Amino acid sequence: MINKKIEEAINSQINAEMFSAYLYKSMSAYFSDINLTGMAAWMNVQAQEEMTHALKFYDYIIERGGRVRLMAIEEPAFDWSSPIEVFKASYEHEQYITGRINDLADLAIKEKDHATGIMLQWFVTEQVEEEANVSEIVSKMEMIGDAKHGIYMLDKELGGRGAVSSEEE
Ligand code: OFO
Repeated sequence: MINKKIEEAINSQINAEMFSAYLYKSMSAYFSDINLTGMAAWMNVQAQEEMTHALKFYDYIIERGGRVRLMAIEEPAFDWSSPIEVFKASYEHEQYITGRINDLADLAIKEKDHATGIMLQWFVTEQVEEEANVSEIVSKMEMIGDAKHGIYMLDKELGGRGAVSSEEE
């Protein structure tokens, strides 16, 4: 049986992951609106991945005999001043999520909940990847600057991101 503090913290993380999906869908809609369809597709895959994260936590609570509580999802940002601002915002968001995962891992240690600690290891590793992916895109965009050809090529490259595989679920 899962302890109440851990249950509450993971329920809050389900909300944070669902918000991440919502945020990335909003970013995808922004890119669709300015015809950067590759970036829109990349953000869509990112949103799907966030839903798999939320569901991993959801399933974990149930598996441990706890009670899932779904809470209201905050409204995400709607508009950004440029494509690079979107990826910078995404990078900041991922750093925030990493902080939350680390806090959860600290709580699992404090509560001596080893099973939760092991489950969270996957997320600790995943966050390294999440931050690295988006930080690489920010760096590329900084290199490209306002060069239209560069943006076109990067949009094409990002559009090639595959859908979420079963290993990521
Ligand atoms: Fe779920 O990793 Fe991003 O937010």
